[in-house]
Amino acid sequence: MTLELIQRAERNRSSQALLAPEGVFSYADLLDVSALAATRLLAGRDDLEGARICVLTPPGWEYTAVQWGVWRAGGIAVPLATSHPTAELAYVLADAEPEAIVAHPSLAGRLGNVAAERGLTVLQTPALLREGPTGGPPAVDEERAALMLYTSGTTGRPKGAVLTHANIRAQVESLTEAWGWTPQDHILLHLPLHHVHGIVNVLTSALWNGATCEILPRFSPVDVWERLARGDVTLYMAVPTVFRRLIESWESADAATRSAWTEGARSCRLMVSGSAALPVPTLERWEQVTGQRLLERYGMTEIGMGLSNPLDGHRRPGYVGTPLPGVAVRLLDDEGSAAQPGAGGEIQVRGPTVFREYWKRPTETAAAFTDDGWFRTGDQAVVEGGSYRILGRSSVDILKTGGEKISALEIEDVLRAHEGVEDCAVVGVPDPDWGERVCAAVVARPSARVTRESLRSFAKARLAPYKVPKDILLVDGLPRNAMGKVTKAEVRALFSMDED
Ligand code: MCA
Ligand code: AMP
Repeated sequence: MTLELIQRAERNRSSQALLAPEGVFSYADLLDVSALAATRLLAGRDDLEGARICVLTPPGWEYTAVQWGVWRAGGIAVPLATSHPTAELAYVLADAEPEAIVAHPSLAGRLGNVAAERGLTVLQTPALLREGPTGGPPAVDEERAALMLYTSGTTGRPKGAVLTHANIRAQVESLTEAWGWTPQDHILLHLPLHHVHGIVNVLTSALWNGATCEILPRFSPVDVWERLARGDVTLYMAVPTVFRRLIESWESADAATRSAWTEGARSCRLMVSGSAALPVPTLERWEQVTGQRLLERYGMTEIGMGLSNPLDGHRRPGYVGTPLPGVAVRLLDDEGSAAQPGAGGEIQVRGPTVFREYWKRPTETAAAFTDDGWFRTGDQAVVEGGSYRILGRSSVDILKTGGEKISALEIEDVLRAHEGVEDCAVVGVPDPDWGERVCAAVVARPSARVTRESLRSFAKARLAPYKVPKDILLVDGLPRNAMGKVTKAEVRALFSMDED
């Protein structure tokens, strides 16, 4: 069977699919060029049969054509983060064991010697997408794996969450129904394209529905406002940090600019916030500035979207609404029983949107599900007046900064590898811009000459930029409880005191 996404695109051939940094592209362009990419990836074979193809391209047309090419050839697309240093990319390449990497020439250098060391083919995008003959791509069953997204957990380094075509379809169909997508929609996209938020909620939902996705090369508040000001964008989705940045940008603009921006934003039919808790003051200020009441929803890489405020009806500030179509949600208390009405519990999710497995990690996959097949999110919530409110995460070691999920333990491991570091503790400190700000308390080895800057550059060379601690405190010792365990609440307090 040809994938439903492709069949639907065939019906929309003449519609505009993408407005991208590289130009304007129709669904016909996307079908034709992704067929070329598929043919080149197949290199004479019938089917990639689940081979992983890592993709390192800037957000835009090439990214999308390559992703569809991988899917049509029967491969698993593994999008790499364009902001990551070589060390993080090397980790993903070692774990995913791809057969090839597709890279844009401007980013290929980021791979350093890693590809050569691993004997991996690097296919550069201009050549991969160049005109040429195309063969018939294989039939790809929906139950096959489509996408692998790396996500942090409490144990070890990031894991590859494997989503099937059927998962992606279920996620998109659920959002199409809940948020009323139509072919007339025009959505703006500047979110990173290695997460569910950017890939599924924005890009794939738009292309599934025959709508237009306008991809910006990067997030810039003024560019977003100027696009909204034209009044033709119907949908906008982002993380709370972005809405806050947009508010700041609006507040620093002159009166005429403000009113043009406000006027344009008013004509959007829906604006959605997610990936992290939306502070109520941000929701309220955004509504004053644009007349738009943000629709807050809750999701996770492993489940897609789970809970959402309504498209029509009351969007309750501070709440994430109710289960989306096709998604079963329950709350379980610490004993594993259904939480009492009004009491908190862990959010557990089941249904066709839920991912298949963590790549090559059967033990961790099994531990992530209950015996009866519910995925344990590790998020705590309570239902009040019929709507879910997120209380926080079960683990203090999972942080969210600017919508990026990170593991404190992973950062601690990297800092401990510094020769001058005896011990350290990483915490998330509440922050108005980032939601949580990554902070590290570090005990230096006696006589070691360790500075904050040297630690930051050590971390920068090894970790994604958003994992690098923004504040580092050099301390004589870490606060511990009677059992000798570091007390993270006390570590966090050190930073709050430091601010005062
Ligand atoms: C960049 N920096 C950050 C972050 N991003 N620091 C903390 N947290 C971040 N998220 C740092 C950079 O390292 C740099 O530090 C400084 O901030 C400025 O960097 P710049 O690249 O200019 O930042 P930016 O362009 O302003 O990016 C901020 C951003 C971006 C727009 C908020 O982080 C973003 O697009 N976040 C969205 C992530 C997302 O899509 N998450 C979805 C995953 P220095 O100056 O020291 O070098 S969650 C998901 O998919 C689930 C399913 C869901 O529910 O949605
Ligand atoms: P990720 O693994 O990057 O997909 O991040 C998923 C996590 O983001 C969830 O487990 C939640 O902790 C958090 N999250 C997503 N949406 C919301 C929201 N609306 N409010 C609070 N937390 C959220």
